[in-house]
Amino acid sequence: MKASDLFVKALEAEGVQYIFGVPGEENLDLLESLRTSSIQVILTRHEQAAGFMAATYGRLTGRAGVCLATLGPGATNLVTAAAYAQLGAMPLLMVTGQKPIKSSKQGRFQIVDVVHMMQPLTKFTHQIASGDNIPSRVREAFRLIEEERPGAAHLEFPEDVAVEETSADIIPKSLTRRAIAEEKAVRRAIEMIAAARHPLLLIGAAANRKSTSNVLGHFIEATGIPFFSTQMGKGVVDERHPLFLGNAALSADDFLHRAIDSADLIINAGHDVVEKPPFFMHPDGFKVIHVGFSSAAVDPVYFPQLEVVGDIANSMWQIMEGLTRQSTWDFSRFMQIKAHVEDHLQLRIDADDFPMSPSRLVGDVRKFMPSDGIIALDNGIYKIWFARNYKAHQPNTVLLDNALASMGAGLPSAIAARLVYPDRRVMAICGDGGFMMNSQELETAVRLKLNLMILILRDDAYGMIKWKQAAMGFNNFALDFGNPDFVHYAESYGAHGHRVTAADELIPLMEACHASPGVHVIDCPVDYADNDRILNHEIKERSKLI
Ligand SMILES: Cc1ncc(C[n+]2csc(CCOP(=O)(O)OP(=O)(O)O)c2C)c(N)n1
Ligand SMILES: [Mg+2]
Repeated sequence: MKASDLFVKALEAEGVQYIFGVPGEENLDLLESLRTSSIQVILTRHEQAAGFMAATYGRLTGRAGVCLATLGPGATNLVTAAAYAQLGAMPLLMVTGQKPIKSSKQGRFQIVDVVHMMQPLTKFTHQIASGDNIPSRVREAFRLIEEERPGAAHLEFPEDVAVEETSADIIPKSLTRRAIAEEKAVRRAIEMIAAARHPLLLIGAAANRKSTSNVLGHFIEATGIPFFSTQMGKGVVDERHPLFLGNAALSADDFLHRAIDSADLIINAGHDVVEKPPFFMHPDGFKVIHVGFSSAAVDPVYFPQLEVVGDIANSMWQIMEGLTRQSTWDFSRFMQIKAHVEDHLQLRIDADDFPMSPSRLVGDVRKFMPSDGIIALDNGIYKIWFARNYKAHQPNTVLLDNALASMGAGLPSAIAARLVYPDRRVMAICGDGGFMMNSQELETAVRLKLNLMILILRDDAYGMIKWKQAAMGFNNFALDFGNPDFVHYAESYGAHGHRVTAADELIPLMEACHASPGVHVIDCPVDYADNDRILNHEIKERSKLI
């Protein structure tokens, strides 16, 4: 068999549905093999976007998303997506082409050492030097990518290897189950929780990766222990729950941190230090039980006293089975703080200011989105507002990146979510800065005939950095820009363009977009005065008083 055909067979055997990418001449044998396969090639307009799409496919399905690029410049364009997947624990396989490795007459044209370039950004990076090695290298890549903690892998597939003949056979996937926590660690966790006065449950990103939602829901019902979430742990348990205390969108000085400060024990289900810290540990502060698929990375602000290592759902189930509600537990302070959180979240939710205030905007999107609707956020200041104010009802319905926190992922990740869930409402929410970093993918969405909404929050600036600049007491400098007319810009791609001109228009406009097929771009002017006023001042001042 031709090696490129075997490569595609190996991908099919792993269950690959899509390959996102921009082929180069070095990928043409592989492309020809893909042409007659069951795998759909999704051509994109930038490799970075292909990588974001594939990583998001992996994030949503737990199975590796695959992307394709040529050597040199195509491969270097994948670097940000590799980091996005690796930090965010999203299963991603990157396949790049290469000039012939056995004999080449082209000198060093376009040659970069891609295998080594990918080293710090992947769990596995390898050049396939013989057709016979394809089954084992592909299987190894998928094994590493998909097992906890998931991440990125890279395979370089040179032109001359792709045309080789090989008689190697596919290596099938073995049946495997995740290891479960050891009984003594579970017993110690039960003792620590029972002995605590004010235990609190934290739900982090890893709990959003595997089906831990049911078990955590049962744990909360059975014990009555209040909980909070990290940005990437949103929605594992419905955030409308009466015991939900809030999201750790900010690292300190929010209402939620008053609760964290008054806890004496935090049970951490699935948070790891790659996310912006939801809290800072102090040597004489609360204790932490780390419940994770793997042990805790050592960090100056995170040094748990106990680790329960193994499948998170199983660990939490075992802990729940051995734990009874204690009359000594006292959650009154937490519930007092929750009342303040809820009051504050309602503030300005109906503000009719225009340009729109972030609180109103988040509130309107929440009203418009059904419980299973997915919002895919890019990176900007609004991410904090959405993480903090938008209550996620279901797992993985708020796709945000609090690991690499790269701009440019909003639109590509929404496209991937749309492909995975064709029957759900999916919306990209982007700043005017982040949107323009991958706006060319509007063409991909139009070509794929997707029904998709993109909400652009326009402040004509890199608002997040302006906010920090102001908080640091610096003058406003070098962060304002101009924008294309987004309505015309969308139309030039064959999408529909809309502009909000009053706060009351947003919900009816989103409904109208939803009712009409195609790609809809909504240009929504925002007033970011509340960023400084509320996030930097009001929250700190009010939360101090509780
Ligand atoms: C690729 C990348 N470049 C730079 C940054 C640093 N950064 C974080 S947010 C931000 C501004 C985002 O601006 P915009 O998308 O318009 O959103 P806004 O904050 O204005 O709502 C910048 C430059 C980043 N996170 N990612
Ligand atoms: Mg902006």
